[in-house]
Amino acid sequence: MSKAFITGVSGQDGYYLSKYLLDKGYEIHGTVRRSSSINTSRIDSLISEFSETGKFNLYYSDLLDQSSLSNLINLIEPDEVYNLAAQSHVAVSFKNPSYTSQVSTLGPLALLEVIKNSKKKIKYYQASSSEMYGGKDDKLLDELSLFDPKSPYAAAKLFAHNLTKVYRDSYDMFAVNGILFNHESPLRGETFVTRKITRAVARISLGLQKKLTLGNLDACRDWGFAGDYVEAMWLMLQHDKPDDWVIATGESFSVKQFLNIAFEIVGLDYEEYVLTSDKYFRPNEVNFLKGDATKAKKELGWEPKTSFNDLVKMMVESDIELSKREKVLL
Ligand code: NAP
Ligand code: G4F
Repeated sequence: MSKAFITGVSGQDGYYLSKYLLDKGYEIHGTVRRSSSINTSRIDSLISEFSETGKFNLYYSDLLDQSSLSNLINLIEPDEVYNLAAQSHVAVSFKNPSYTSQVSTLGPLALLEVIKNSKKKIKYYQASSSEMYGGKDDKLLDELSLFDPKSPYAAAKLFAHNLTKVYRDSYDMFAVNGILFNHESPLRGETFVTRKITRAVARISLGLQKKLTLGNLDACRDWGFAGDYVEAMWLMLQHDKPDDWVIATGESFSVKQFLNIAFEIVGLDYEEYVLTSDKYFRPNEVNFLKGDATKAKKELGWEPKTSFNDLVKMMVESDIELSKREKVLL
């Protein structure tokens, strides 16, 4: 039975990847941060279903705690390590640049070092990001496109991306970068723009909220479904040689277009409810992202399965169910 070690297992992708690997028969070992309040809500169903049989195991750790990472990897001896942990909010990275950078650089460094020194051949997946491109114009971006980071988050991710290549080339390690474009789901953090919108649409439609305040409505993103994207992570680690792959849908939509579709689902016009505030604009913006996943399609056989419209619908419907429960509690 294969063993996977997943950092950031309590995050959006942590849930979908764990579910995907558990369905394949993997044993999961995931790290969570100790917190004074419960931070495992996304993975509670996996804890109840799989922890007693030893298929889903959690450990306290932090990407800044190098010794805990090396102790865990040496103890567990996983076949695959997926490094998903990060302070993943771009706007927050401008406010907390030091913390964001340390987590996304020192964490991968610690993991790559322990894997390099391990007797076991362990495969490594690094969660790279389309933010690294900087996205100035509407060009289609692939593995050969130039990186031009616009935030502390993106600069730190680029460091980790390059470091992964350095370890791969220098020490003959199976280390890959998945350059994933934005991917969303009903489990997306509530301060990312898609989920902020779908939460608001649901609450407004049920009379629980009156307005929604956002930042730049003209920004465009290539939005896919997280459930489709975790399959690509696994496929990368099954390829015959390590490399870097772009994972994207090849379509890009603006925040305005997202708003339009999401509000239409509940029969409302977004222009009557949406305000903008400087508070949500960033010191530097990634204006446009659209990815070309041809290499992943050819080499990994990966393709996105969920359309943009279906993604928005899935998120709005899930948030309506959530808000109905909220309404009952009031
Ligand atoms: P997410 O929902 O924000 O999850 C991040 C995870 O990292 C959470 O489990 C979080 O724990 C954990 N974490 C944060 N700081 C940590 C630290 N110092 N030590 C250990 N764990 C820490 O992010 P996601 O959307 O699942 O994304 C997964 C990864 O892919 C991230 O590295 C992200 O940067 C990258 N990525 C995401 C996208 C996207 O569109 N979703 C696209 C490209 C790349 P808590 O639950 O305790 O906060
Ligand atoms: O949803 P966002 O915060 O995602 P962003 O910045 O694209 O980053 C996400 O995707 C990256 C992949 O490219 C990941 F690496 C990263 O970890 C994260 O998952 O913002 C999307 C766009 C931005 O242009 C932002 O300026 O939406 C715009 N926006 C407009 N109003 C807003 C808001 N973003 C947020 N979070 N909140 C707003 O009110």
